[in-house]
Amino acid sequence: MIWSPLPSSLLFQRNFFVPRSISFHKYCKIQHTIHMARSALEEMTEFGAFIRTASTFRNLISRNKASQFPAESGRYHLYVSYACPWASRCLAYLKLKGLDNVISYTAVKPIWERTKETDEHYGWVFPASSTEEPAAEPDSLNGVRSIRELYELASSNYSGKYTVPVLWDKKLQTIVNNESAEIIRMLNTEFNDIAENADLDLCPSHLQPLIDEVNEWVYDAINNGVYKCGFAKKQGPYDEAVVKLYEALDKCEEILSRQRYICGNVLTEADVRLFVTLIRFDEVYAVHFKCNKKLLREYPNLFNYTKDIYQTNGMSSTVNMEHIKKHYYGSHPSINPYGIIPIGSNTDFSAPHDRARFAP
Ligand SMILES: N[C@@H](CCC(=O)N[C@@H](CS)C(=O)NCC(=O)O)C(=O)O
Repeated sequence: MIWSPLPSSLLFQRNFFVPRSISFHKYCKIQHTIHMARSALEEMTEFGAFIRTASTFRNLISRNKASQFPAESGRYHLYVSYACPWASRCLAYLKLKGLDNVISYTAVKPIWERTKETDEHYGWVFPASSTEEPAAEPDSLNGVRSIRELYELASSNYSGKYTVPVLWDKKLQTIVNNESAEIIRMLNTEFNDIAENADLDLCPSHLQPLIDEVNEWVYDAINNGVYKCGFAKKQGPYDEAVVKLYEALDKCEEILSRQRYICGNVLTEADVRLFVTLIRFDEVYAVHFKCNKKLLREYPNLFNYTKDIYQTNGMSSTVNMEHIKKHYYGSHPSINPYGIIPIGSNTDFSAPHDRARFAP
């Protein structure tokens, strides 16, 4: 098949390549059907709405030593971007569960770069040295230059997106799982023989139905909702997403006026999943994704809640605002063509909060 660059009206969509023989609208339709998006910026319906495609590698690590992927110290590696909320959830679990000594991790550079000279794909890359970009490291494990190359090592015919997080198996030299929602559940339960904080259960069985229910609307309206606002290419899908987003934020604000955390008075998985979006809200989503009806810092309970979670053991080390801002403002030229990073409020999330009024 012959691939040619997009028309100049979509010049800044540098991840796009469209077959010459078909129209752009038809291309979107086909692409949605065959699920071959190479980047989030391509995951569009013909109506201009953003639709996230499902992750591909879905193996599970198990505490059962006879399983294909048994929980072993030193065997697995987590590839993350500090910019990415989905990867940051997983990093948060490494810290909260005390697993960062048994599962190693590497962070990529924040701004997407061209991953190959032979095509136009832009994606996550590693720095050439550990001094090139603070907090990002070269890939000392596989010696690759991009996350794309990891996917190609794991599967010779992979045709999806090259996303982080990636949970890598050093022994079988493959990707175990690239879906953060599943990775965090494994990290919560399967490594307890070797976790420093094995007693911390972020998804206790009696709360799981509630956690699942909260996750569902939080994912749809907030975690993924901000992307639906930001990547919309038509007014209608944006309007729909932004109304839903603020209804959900108002709902969180109300819940958090009565209790310390989103599922009660104990920290759960649902809080970690909500936090990663809230911490990026004022600096990025309010500006870059047009989520500007209200800022996080205008919601007293949500704002204090975000500070509370930021101050929970290990969590602050998972937040790198430099990477977050550089990534979003620098990697989506269709939204921010000149890559200018707005000044932002530089909010101090380590400042005192009022959440201990509910539970110590
Ligand atoms: N379902 C995945 C989503 C991960 C995801 O979308 N990651 C983004 C970064 S925030 C990514 O790597 N995108 C690469 C691309 O779109 O090319 C998960 O939750 O693990």
